[in-house]
Amino acid sequence: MKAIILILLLAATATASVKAEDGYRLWLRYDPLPQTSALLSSRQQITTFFIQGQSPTLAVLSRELSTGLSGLLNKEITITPAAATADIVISKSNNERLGTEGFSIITSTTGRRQIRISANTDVGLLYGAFHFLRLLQTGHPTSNLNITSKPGIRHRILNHWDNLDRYVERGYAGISIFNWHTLPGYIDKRYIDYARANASVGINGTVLTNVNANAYILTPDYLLKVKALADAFRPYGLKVYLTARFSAPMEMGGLKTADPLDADVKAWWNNKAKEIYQLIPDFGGFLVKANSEGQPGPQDYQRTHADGANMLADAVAPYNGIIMWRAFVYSHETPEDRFKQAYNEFKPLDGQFRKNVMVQVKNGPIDFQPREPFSPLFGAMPQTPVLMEFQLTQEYLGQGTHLAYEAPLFKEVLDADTYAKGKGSTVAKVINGSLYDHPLTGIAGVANIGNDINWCSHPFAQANWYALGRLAWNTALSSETIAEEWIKQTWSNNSKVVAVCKQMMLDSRETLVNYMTPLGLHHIMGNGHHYGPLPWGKSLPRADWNPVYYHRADKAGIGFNRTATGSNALAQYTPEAALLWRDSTTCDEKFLLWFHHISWQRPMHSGRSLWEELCYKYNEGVRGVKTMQQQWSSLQQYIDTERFSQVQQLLTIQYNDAVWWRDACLSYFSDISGLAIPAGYERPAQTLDHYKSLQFPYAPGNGK
Ligand code: BDP
Repeated sequence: MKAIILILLLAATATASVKAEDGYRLWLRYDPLPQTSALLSSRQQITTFFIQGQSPTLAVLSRELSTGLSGLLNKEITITPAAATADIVISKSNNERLGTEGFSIITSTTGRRQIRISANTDVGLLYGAFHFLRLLQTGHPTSNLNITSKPGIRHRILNHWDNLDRYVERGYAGISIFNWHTLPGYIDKRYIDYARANASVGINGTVLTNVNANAYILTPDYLLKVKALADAFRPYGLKVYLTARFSAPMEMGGLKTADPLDADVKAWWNNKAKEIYQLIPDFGGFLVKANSEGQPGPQDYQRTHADGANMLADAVAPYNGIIMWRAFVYSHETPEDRFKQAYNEFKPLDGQFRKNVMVQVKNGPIDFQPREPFSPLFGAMPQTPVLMEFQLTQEYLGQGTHLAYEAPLFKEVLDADTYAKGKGSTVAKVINGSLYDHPLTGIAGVANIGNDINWCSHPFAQANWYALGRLAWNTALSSETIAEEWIKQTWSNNSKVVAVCKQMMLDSRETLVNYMTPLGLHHIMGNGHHYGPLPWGKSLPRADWNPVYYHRADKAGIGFNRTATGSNALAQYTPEAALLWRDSTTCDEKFLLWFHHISWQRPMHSGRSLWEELCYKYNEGVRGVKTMQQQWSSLQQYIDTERFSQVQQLLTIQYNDAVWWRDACLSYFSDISGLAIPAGYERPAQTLDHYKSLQFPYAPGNGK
């Protein structure tokens, strides 16, 4: 009996030693490091640090280093006034190679052994300190450091689709963290932790408001609120930006027009810019969605996107502001393939934009699908800086409930070759400015952040925020490296946890593609909310909002013919880039139905027919989620109960959703093709009518 009690007690202590966690601390947990030898040496060697100079940024740095080091090394850390006796020395350098945000970290062994973090600016030092803490947290030995690092992209930005009433469009993690009602008087601790998290991964800008913009943000009272946030974020190197509603001069200024060439309109924006910069001298500028999905814009006055962008660019230019003008435009009045519309509108405007305008392009030609070919605009506008827009919030990737690590998606696009200036003209080189020699460069991520206790709803969704920052800093980092860093900081340095989580993360996006949109299917999600399958959807007034527009399945086959015999969207790519997809027999099968209408019977590389391959892929997707469930279960003893159970429950939802996706899509495509699901595969549990009858009137993120 005693023995049993003892065993139970021991088991209880073992579980209790994995501390309860709510995920709030993100990847900045700073729990004591395991006592392995390499780290033990850091522990023994680091007791004091010295910071040269004083500033709000250095004060923030000092706090972070104290908290981080004392937590990680589990001992008292003190600041010393004497550089000579410090274990870590933080000081300014004058090193052109580091630019305005870069840093170096060197373990110096001449004289006293010291770790020296240097940069040309305070914010560079802050980035260096965060990087050093990352090295410690991920178990990197510090005895022989010789690192120099600087960002490859200048503007590394989050786009919040947050409304002033705190509703987040496509938000799955609660309401907005920006509480406009209590600003400017109340500075929520969250604002500070948000800024810390961003600085820790090098994100240096945030657009606070939704692209479907509300002009009210430009009123004097609200600008004071924006100023309060800007002041809170400034020490962290985080600039604020706003979305500009193009019709604001009418709505807020009482003008009769918002025509960008009208003198009064120009004057209104010039004055507005002046007013903003008086309050916020380092205000970043505006992000604009114009003449897209019902938003006002210059075309309302027969002006071009360039006319609109340039008018705003002139207003912010005296203060070094920038305009990020979105290319996400399409119109149902144009019978043209939606794929082609952004390119058709923007390519002819190349060379017409002011120097402080960037055109912001979504990664693919349609809309943040689980897999898209890169947008043909990348590489096609040599005279215009083009900024990449990724979506961290998983609108089409299972939203707040599916585990989908997006770095492989980002990398697939960044590494794609546009051939714009011959082989090796990758999308990464377009956006980091090196291909066409543009100093103005940027990456934006549509934020997946809300006021949920763990910020992003799914514990693994934090990794997408993390990955955006790390890739914006260095597009060459691999998905694997980023995952490994994040896991070690967020979950544990334990090698089993790292290996298993990494595998789960790296496979997750392909698994999701398989159970949602394999072989190049796209946009077959539920109307409006975009959750769950709706391949039969054809009820919306606009053709290009309906799934049947995208998959074009009929008795003969499936897929959208975008070759010369179809919409010829392929002609928007360079011939070399198009080569990858042009011929249906050699087309990369991952993209096949993006570009070709294929007979159900066509043999695939596997030897299976297209129909059989589709069945195979959907089943692979379901199998992939089952595997993730098993992988996660194997980690139970290493993970705190709260987060373990949270992920476990979400994986169950994801599994059920994957089965639903498979069964709904295969039932429908079987009905259309007249082909039965081959023997050996599980049958759909319900009838097609049942799947068609499902309604989700209160699905999140899509209107109130
Ligand atoms: C779509 C979203 C919509 C956004 C739009 C955009 O469904 O809510 O407003 O993109 O990017 O993906 O402007």
